Amino acid sequence: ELNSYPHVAILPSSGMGHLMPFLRLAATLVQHHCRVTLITIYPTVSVAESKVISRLFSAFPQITEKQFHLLPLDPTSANSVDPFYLQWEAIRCSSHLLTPLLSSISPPLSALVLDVTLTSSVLPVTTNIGLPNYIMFTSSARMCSFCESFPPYVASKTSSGSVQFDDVFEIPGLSPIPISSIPPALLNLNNLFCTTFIQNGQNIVKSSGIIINSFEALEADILHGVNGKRAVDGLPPFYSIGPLLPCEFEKIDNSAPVKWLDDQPEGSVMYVSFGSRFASSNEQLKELGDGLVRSGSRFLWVVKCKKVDKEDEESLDDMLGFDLMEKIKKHGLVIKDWVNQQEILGHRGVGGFLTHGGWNSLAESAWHGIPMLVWPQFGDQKINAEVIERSGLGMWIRSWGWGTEQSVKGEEIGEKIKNLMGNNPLRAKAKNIGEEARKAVGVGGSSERMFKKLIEDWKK
Ligand code: BUP
Repeated sequence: ELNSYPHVAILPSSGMGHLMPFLRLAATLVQHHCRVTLITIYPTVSVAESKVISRLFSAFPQITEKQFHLLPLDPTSANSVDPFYLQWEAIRCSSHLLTPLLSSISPPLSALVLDVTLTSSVLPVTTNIGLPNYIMFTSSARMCSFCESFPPYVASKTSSGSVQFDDVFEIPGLSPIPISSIPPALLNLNNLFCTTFIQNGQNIVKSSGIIINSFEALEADILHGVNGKRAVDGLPPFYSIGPLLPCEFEKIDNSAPVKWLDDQPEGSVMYVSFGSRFASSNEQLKELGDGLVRSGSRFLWVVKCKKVDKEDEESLDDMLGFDLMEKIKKHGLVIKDWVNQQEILGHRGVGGFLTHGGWNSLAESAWHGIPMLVWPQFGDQKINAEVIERSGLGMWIRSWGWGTEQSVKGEEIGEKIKNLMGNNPLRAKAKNIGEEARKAVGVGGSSERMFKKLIEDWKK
C-alpha cells in the first residue's frame, strides 16, 4: 500500500564525497517504496556533480527534483578560498529560501535528510516548519563522535581568545585521537571550515537522528549493539545503514579502465586514487609515479591536478614528463578522467587500493573486500585511517604525515605498495570484512534492520 510509505526530501551538500552517499540513499529509499524529493543546488561546483545528478534522474524518473537556486555569495566575506567550503557558506546564506521551498512540497514531507555540513544553517528552518530532520554524517562514526565532542572541548580549553590544545584528544568510549590526527584546519579557529564545523557539531544534538554510512564490523567500538556506548549523552539515535551499495546510475561510458583491467591477472592491480577534490603537488605526483613503477605491481592510477575538475587542463605528459610516462605505461594505466570507482573496486583484477581515506572510498573498498594503503591528505582522513587500520582492513603509514606536509619518496612508496600487495593475511581479513558488510545489509543484518527502523520512524 504505497500511501503508507513516507515522503522524504534529501538535501546533499557540495563535493562528490557529500553528494554520492545522498544519491545512493535516494536510490535505496526508492527501492524501499519511499517517495523521494531530491533538492538540487544550483549552481554546482564541479562538472562531476551535475553529471551524476542527471544520471540519477534518468535512472529514477519517480524521484522528484526541487531546484534550490543559491543567492550569489561575496567570496571576500568568507574566510576561505576553498570553492566547496564557500558553497556551504552560500547555502547557509540562502537557507531562508528553503522555508517556502520545503513547505510547498506535496504530498507533505515526513522528514528531511540533510548533509552534516548544513546542520547549523538548515536545522532551524526545519524546526520552524515542524519538519523532522535527520542528518547524514558523510564520514566515519568515529569522526562523528569527534565532531560532537569538539565544540565543548574547544570551549573548555579557551582562555582569553586562544585555545590550548592537549597532545591527545580523549573521547569517552573511544581510542584517543592524537592532535596530529585532527583536521589541520581545526587548529585555526578563524577559518571558515573551523567555524562551520563547530556550529554544526553544536547543532547535531538537536536533530531527530544521525544516519551513518558505516556498519558494525567496521566500527564495532562505536556501533556495537543498537546504539551502544555513545561518546556524549543525550544524543539523537545513530542509524548505521552502511555500506551504501553501488548503484546502476553510477555507470558511465568510460570503459577504457575496465577493458584494461579485464586483461590483468586476478588480484594483481593496485588501484590508486585520492578522491575528487585533492590535487597533489607536481613533485609528489612524480614521486608517486616513481613509487608505483618501483613497486613492481600493476596499477590503475586516477590523477587529479586541480581541486575543481573544470579547471583541470594540464596533460599527463606535461605533468609527469615523457620518461616517467613511458615507464608507467609498461606496468599500468594512468588516467585523468572520472571513473566508476565502484566498478573498478569490484573488478576481479584489483587487489589493493592506495587511497586518501575519504570515507566513501573506504566504505566502497570495505564492501568489495579490498585491502588498503591509506595515505591521508587532509580533513577527516587520518581519523578514518585509524578506523581502517584497527578493523584490519588496511595499513596507514603514520610517518607519511598529511599529504601536503612533506614529500614522501618514490622508493618508500614502492616498498609499502609491495608490502600491501604481498600481504596475504591482510587480503584474507579484508575479504572477511567484505563478507561482514554483505551480512550487515542482507536480510536480518544490522544495517538492514537499521534501515527498516528509520523508515518506520518516519511513518510516526
Ligand atoms: Br576521483 C573519483 N570516480 O574518478 P570520498 C571518485 N569517485 O566514482 P572525496 C568516482 O567519488 P570528501 C572518480 O567512488 C566516492 O564515492 C568515489 O568520495 C567517487 O572522497 C566519491 O572517497 C569520493 O569520500 O570527498 O572526494 O575526497 O573529501 O568529502 O571525503
